[in-house]
Amino acid sequence: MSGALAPYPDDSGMSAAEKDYLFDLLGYRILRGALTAEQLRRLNDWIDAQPPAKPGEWLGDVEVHSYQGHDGTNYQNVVEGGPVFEELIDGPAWIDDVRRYICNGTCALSLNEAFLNVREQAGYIGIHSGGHLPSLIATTRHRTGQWMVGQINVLMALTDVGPGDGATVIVPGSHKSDLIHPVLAESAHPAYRDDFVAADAAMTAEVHLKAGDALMFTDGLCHGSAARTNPGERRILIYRYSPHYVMPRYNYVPSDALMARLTPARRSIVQPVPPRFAPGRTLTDGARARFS
Ligand SMILES: O=C(O)CCC(=O)C(=O)O
Ligand SMILES: [Fe+2]
Repeated sequence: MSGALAPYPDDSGMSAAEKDYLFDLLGYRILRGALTAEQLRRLNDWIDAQPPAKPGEWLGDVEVHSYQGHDGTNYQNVVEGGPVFEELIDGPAWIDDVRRYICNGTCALSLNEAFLNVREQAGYIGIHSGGHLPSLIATTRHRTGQWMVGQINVLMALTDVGPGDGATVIVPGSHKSDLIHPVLAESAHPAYRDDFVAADAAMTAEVHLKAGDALMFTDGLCHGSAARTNPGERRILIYRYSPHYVMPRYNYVPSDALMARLTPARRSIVQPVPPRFAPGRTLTDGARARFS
């Protein structure tokens, strides 16, 4: 990694206004101790209990997935994985700020994507995103005196993530940059470059987390990860929140059992706009295929 910008400050004594300023300025905040020790244990136990499975296979209502292979195994739709995943839908360490930053309470929140990622040695995710993108989910603004952030990722560390562990990297402030990151500019796609380890790009900084910490960041930040050089696994959980009018990324239809268990507040985040049917109609395979 070459030439990181300023390190993240110690925000422990900051006022709420200073933390807002920091989020607007840098595009991210680090939430120390966002998960309880008990939640961490249950999350890691859940991973340990999963049978080996390949992308495309389902473990109940959780789909095994990978973006590009080298970024590791994703357990998608992981809110279906049990109570610990349900209680994090409105995790108290972030939900009020997420709600405020997305639209100051003028919209409903939507869980755009919820997945757990396990990444092994040599794994990485390429450099992606940035303020140059003409996309709502890359939009972060406060120009009107009101927050409007199209997507906030809450990335929770389930293992310690330090040097060599394949940390997430960000370019601080890049959500406000009108220019594309130069190495992303060489890519065929302006949003993502698969073949470039993000940490090798200038001005990126590794975000080191203790298990239980969370990185809360706008998806408009130019980011990615380092390649993991240490043996073992990096385990993270990502919940992405958007305004209710942004389609969920993969549009998993929540199971009846999950919806029955969730509190009204959580149900609304998982499915802010329920499908509407004329009497007697149901979601058929044909309807699903039309939209896939
Ligand atoms: O794996 C990471 O550290 C970052 C993940 C990420 O940016 C993504 O999944 O979009
Ligand atoms: Fe990302």
